[in-house]
Amino acid sequence: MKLNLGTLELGVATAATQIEGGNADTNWHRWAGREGTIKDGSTPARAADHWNRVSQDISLLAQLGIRHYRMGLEWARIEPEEGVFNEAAIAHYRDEVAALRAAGITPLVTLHHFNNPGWLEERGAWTRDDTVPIFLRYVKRMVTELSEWVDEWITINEPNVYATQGYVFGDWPPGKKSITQAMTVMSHLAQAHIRAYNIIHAISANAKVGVAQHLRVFDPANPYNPLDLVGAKGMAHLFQGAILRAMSIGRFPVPLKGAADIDAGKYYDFIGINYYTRSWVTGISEGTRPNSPVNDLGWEIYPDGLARVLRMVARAYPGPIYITENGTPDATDYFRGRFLFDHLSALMGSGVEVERYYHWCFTDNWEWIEGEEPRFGLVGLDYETQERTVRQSGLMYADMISNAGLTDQAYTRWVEPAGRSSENG
Ligand code: IFM
Repeated sequence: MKLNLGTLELGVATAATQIEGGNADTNWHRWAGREGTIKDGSTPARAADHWNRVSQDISLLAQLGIRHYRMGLEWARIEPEEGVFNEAAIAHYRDEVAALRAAGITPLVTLHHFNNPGWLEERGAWTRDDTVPIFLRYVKRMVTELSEWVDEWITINEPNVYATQGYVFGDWPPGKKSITQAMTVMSHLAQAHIRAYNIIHAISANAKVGVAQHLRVFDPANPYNPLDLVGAKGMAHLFQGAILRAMSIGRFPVPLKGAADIDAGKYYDFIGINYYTRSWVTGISEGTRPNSPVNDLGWEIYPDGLARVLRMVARAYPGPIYITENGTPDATDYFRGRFLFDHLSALMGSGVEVERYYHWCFTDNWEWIEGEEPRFGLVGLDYETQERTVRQSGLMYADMISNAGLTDQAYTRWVEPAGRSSENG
């Protein structure tokens, strides 16, 4: 065996807005409807049409032997107007999780994945503290509806990315550029998670609840330059360290703000890590390490970063760890096989026990402002015909699941011939 995965369980991840298609009135549908916001001019209305192809997609998951599936809910479908719940949409999700269970697949359900209903966006979304109780009402409803089949929950996906892109860089909805607002948004998301954590446990005692944290390595370009060192440390704290601490243990480091009735405690049953790349820091700017292997979006491919992030998390927050996302855009499936092998090898070699690894993404997905172009799927998608084709890396993943590791034959078949970097890189 080239790589033994021991007790690590492999799954795949998706998110509602990125695969469902349809015209739910979300912040992203509104944003994509504006000229020049999405690089290829696409919108989430098409995506993988998963809303209409749930059975087909569950059959494909089962055919690949996948036993763990991370999926998201589209809040705007469920609560299309403030306080008005759509019973048909709720029933659709009930049927979906029941069908997953019937197929022997355990769902891990994300309640918020960058997707606000349009009405919530209009009233200031997470800049307002009264958004927290509105979110909790939706959480309570959906956990009550789905808990017969679901006991694994992610409250919020990548709160730091949501706040930074939407409120610092302004290239995501709602297009603001204010660090102060970004910190307010992160504070509210952290408070919302803690309150949701308690609510979910009150409804479903056995639930496992966590956050999918986007974590990366911040390295100084010149480790002897104090400006680079301070820049890397400062960015790591503002982008991920502070929010990880606030959401995990209820201690809100500056510049985040807690709430008088939120006490320090343990607010996770697992720490979810979404790992993609490293940031190379020069003073106060951040970029890609020169001459490094990169993916189709130009992000450095840095498997050791996964091990470093795992060790950092395990030291500070003991308990179960799930890799809730890891993957790469690779349109020609040229290097994904090696990417998988290298990242899983780094994970296994990290010395940290990890329970789950969810590959992003199951199928190609609508990639926010990058549109339909980046191809993250183990399963390729023809957006015109909606035909799904399992990529070679998808076959390799299925093979790893059935062998609890990568056999020597699989290594020769899929990893040896694979590239190390994007063909376009
Ligand atoms: O597609 C996204 C996902 O929505 C959140 N994590 C990163 C992925 C790849 O960019």
